[in-house]
Amino acid sequence: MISHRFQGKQTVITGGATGMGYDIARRLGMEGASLAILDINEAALSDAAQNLRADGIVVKAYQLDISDPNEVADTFSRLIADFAGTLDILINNAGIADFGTVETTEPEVWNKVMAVNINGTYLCSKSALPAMKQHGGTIINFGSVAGMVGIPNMAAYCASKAAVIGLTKQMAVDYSKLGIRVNCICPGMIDNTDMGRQILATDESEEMMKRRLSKYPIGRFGKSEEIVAAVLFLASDEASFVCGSAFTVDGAMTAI
Ligand code: 1HS
Repeated sequence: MISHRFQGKQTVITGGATGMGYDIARRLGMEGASLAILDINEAALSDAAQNLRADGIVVKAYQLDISDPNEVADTFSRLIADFAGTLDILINNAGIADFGTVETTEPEVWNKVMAVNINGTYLCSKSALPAMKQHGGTIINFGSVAGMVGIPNMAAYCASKAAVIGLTKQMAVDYSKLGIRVNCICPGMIDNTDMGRQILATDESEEMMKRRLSKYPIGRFGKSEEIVAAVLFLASDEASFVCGSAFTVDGAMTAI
């Protein structure tokens, strides 16, 4: 049965063409949201829009590199005009992972990870807030357990996700009184998304797999749908007092 928790909610999802972003878009759309999906990958974007429309979801697609300040400003002004001036939900889902210690991470890699993960979150929020302030709304950023504990060989990624958690708390302080709830979701390892597979592929030895799994008291990694369910809760009115939270969905990975 289709429920209508998000009926008519004008929703922007970055990285909405594939993976978890697509899964979030689909679930929100099935529950009545009107979507703007943003993605750097034009081909994936048009496939995603077509598939969502086939499910009866109202969706517009915009090609965007969220690390480019001018592109972000232009795209948001177009999409907000298409939404007739208001915006209810922003999901800052787009992100990238890369690998290296501080010594082995080249500045180009460091800057790219920061540019997408933290600058992109800042830029999209900056462009969304003026429209969202008119009637209130909610922003969900993507932190990670990697923003809370160190993950071996992921210096730039960990730093970028810690910055997202910090920005989330800061924005919640400035904007909660204006009716805008800002939270971030902090997933643990999710093994059925491209990013999860990318991280696991860095070392697929049995020993490494065992070591990784041993960090998860629940005894397994997570699935995209388990993150999506938590994102929908944070986006819904049921989370009306949840504000400035770094919401871990990680099988107790950060609890030990
Ligand atoms: C991809 C997501 O942000 C989680 S990073 C967790 C890596 S580990 O737990 O497998 O070392």
